[in-house]
Amino acid sequence: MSDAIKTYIKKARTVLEKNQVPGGAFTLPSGNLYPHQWNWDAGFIAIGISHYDTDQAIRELRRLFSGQWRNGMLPHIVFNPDGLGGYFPEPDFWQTELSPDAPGDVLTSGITMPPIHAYAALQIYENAGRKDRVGPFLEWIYPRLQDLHRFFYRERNPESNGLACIIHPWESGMDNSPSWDETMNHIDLDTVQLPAYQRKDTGHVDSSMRPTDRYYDFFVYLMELFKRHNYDQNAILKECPFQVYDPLFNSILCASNESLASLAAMLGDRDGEQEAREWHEQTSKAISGHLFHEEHHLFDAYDLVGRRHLEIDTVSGFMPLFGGGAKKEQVDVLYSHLNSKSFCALHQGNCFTVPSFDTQKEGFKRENYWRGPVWINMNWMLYKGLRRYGFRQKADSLAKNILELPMRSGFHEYFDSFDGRGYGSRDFSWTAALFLDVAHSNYLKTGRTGLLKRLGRVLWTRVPLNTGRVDGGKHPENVSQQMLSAIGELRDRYYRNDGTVDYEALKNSDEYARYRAVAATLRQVDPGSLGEDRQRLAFWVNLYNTIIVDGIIALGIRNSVKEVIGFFRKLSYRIGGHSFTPDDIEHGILRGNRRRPGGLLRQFGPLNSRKQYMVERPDPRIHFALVCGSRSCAPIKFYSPGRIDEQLDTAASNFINSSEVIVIPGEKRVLLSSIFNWYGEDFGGSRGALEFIERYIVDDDKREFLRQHKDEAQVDYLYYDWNLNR
Ligand code: 9WN
Repeated sequence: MSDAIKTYIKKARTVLEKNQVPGGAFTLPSGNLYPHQWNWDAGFIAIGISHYDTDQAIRELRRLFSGQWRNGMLPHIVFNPDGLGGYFPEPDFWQTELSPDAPGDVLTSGITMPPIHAYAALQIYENAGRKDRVGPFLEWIYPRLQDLHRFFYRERNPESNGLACIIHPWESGMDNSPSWDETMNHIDLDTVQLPAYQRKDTGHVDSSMRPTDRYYDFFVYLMELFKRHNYDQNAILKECPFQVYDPLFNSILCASNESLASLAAMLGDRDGEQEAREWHEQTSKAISGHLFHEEHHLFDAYDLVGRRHLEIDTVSGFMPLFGGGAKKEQVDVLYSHLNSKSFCALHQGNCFTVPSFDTQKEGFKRENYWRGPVWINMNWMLYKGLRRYGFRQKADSLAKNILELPMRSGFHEYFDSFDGRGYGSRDFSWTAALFLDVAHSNYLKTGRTGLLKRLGRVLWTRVPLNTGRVDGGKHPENVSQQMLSAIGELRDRYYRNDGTVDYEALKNSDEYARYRAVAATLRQVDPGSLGEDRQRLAFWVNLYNTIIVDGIIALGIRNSVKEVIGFFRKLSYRIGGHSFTPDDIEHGILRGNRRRPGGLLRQFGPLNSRKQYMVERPDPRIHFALVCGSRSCAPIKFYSPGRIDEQLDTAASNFINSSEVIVIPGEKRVLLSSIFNWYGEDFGGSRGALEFIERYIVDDDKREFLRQHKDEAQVDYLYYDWNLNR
């Protein structure tokens, strides 16, 4: 792991520690602006903390659930008796004692929020070093989670279709989202009588970053209605002008239903498992059936009072990716919408994904709360969702932003989508917590493969892979072409667009059997007949990539090529009477006979006849085209001699604009993939690497920084993820 990441991990933990109340019972969203415990914040915070302090993560959720109402509702705020006076609205304004369901001994608000908690509880279990320590907690929280979900299906499911409705913008978590404007505008707020109240938020944060006073009137107007009905859900639904099915809320409910089912299974509650699965099924069907808007290419919130879709382009509309509520045919359309200029496309340059509102629409505001800025929790859910649906490259770019934004600007509440500036509260807990989740999951995983497992097998001698019977009828000069087409067949069926490989399916396929038959004929090929560099490059790069895949299958590798010592040195193909290992191809042929990283000697000795096959002009871009069966290396692609130059450029650009290269101009710091360290010689040292990066990086400010400050920039190298690219 890079020291730089370690530094920020420490900073993130410090933010969370600083935001803990004295005694450590729970963590505030932020010290000044939000001096109480918030509902979904607690879920995100627990997920982040669970990577290093299971007990504290558990404490967060226990404290939150101490405020659960008798009807199962989990309030959006559980007040901190020591923090009263610093926020509006507080218990005196909520008057939840009007409800027989409110707890007598804990002060809470009277509405709820997106139920991320079953999801968080399962994460606590999964991230725990000692799982046995989590058992009692799971037994404690499980029935409470059930009560919470039952509340939604019983009291907030007015059409019995599995969609939970929200009754206040605060319940959405996206308080002043442009989606709510129309409903607000329907109410004549100038004529209604509202009690006097005083906002506290704008005392801490510039009002340009917060909701308008009119929005606050709307918030208060709804609260008054709830109080009038003593928080009776049925009565509220009869009269409330704000009743909405929100894609974000329902997607979180869906994701949590899945986790609840897993928890039920772990605890041996079959009926509970069945119940949670049915909820999941019902809600995800209803999301895809009722909320997807074909022409809008988005999931829209639905206004139950006005009975219409709210066709507003907010980040909420992509959230069915997180909860699994998007159907296959909806996903591609949704993805194109997400990966567009409106929401910051891959490699667009000068933007950070994913802003909360369409950057191209009127009303987009760079700094105003839920009307434009990038929020880390939204990106985190989409990052999980994009992975779930197989969009690895995009998921990776979101992960990169989740790390990069706080590294550039601090752990702010939200960020400018164009220049990354931080807004809102300064040291915001869920920003730190979800930063930690991404950092731990992506950069701290070496231990997971297990040292013993990794040392499990040693290849002492060369292991030839292309040993099958040679079909005598084929002409050797055609083999290269046949290899390319056999690899093409493998690529078409088993190499996914996102650069991963379906090894299981590939192994038993006819295409693989055909490929092996052609690979056997390589033994009769004269690589000297390959002609110019472009042909050599394409041939050897493709061959290298295929040997790796072939080796992973032949050796039955499960988690990482590191399981087999000597993988790159001993696997081999016989070609034209010579034996070639991946190292021979990479360091001998493609790198112009250099030493492998850590090696003492050049790959081929002075008299080695294989030197005749070397490419004439080694090209450092090969490092972004050679796969090594690992997540951190290049995604697998097929290279053709006619297009290799352009393809290598694309490979380099994809890599350099991924999370393998993080440029933080404000700190004059650059974090680079270890590839730039291992092959420093090919790039001309770290200065050469920065020049190389400058050529490909798409953001103007980063390019400008590299142009001006290459020599002062501090370069660190990132942890390399050797886990298999399955
Ligand atoms: C009202 C605490 C909460 C978040 C919400 C965010 C903001 C509160 C406020 O802060 O809302 O609930 O006072 O603005 O919109 O998502 O949970 O961090």
